[in-house]
Amino acid sequence: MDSFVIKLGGSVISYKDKPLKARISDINRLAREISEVLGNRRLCIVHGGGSFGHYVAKKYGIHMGMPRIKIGLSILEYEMRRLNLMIVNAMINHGVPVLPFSPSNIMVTDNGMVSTFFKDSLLKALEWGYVPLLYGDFVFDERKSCVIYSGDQLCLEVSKLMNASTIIFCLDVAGIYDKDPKKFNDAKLIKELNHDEIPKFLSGVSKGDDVTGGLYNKISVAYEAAKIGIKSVFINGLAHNILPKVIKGEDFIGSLIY
Ligand code: IP8
Repeated sequence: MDSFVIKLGGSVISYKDKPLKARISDINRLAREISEVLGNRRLCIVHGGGSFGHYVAKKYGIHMGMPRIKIGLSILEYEMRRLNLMIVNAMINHGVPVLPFSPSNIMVTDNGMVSTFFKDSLLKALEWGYVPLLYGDFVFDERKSCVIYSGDQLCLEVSKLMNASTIIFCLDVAGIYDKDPKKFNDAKLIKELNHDEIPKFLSGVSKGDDVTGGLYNKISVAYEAAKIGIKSVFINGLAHNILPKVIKGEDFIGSLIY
């Protein structure tokens, strides 16, 4: 059976323009949708920072290294765990056996690349049929003191670890467009992109306001994944019942990078 890594984007689980405000009803709906298709499938869920992580990271300059105001890092971790616990709570209420893992506790990077990853307990959780639940987090870095390690990068690491077939990126738009659909009414949804086409395509994609590079970063991750045979699907996580269709292998509206 296929295994999936699901990325719940920050704009799907929080109101990006309202600091520290979670989209509770969407989190609950997504938890229900995941519970309906879980079965014996191997799933891992990763969520983004949204108006929790990105807001705090920018406020204390954590994306530029260890903050001058020390408590900023503690607040970042507190707010990310608070958001994480809202998701844990929704998943438990819908019977999804999640187990949260904090990347800052299990990983160290060197210049932004993973140098240490204590992965055994995550693998054991999967082996016992649990759904690991991770999130974009700060991570101690050998050279840069600390970095914001995006949930998107984490999806790639975890999908390699668990031999996932597909990473599903849940966004607040229907997928990848030929131009920004929030700015241009005539933007067209791109159904499929082969990884050979990505470098050219990326030159026209903006890095957005997030400290980790927004859609540009997600497409770069999908590119790296596709090169090693892992597909990526981009869908609207705010629209009902698209995620279960992808997991069940049914037709869906969205974009595929392979
Ligand atoms: O939203 C960033 O994760 P992302 C996490 O997946 C923080 O890029 C702490 C800003």
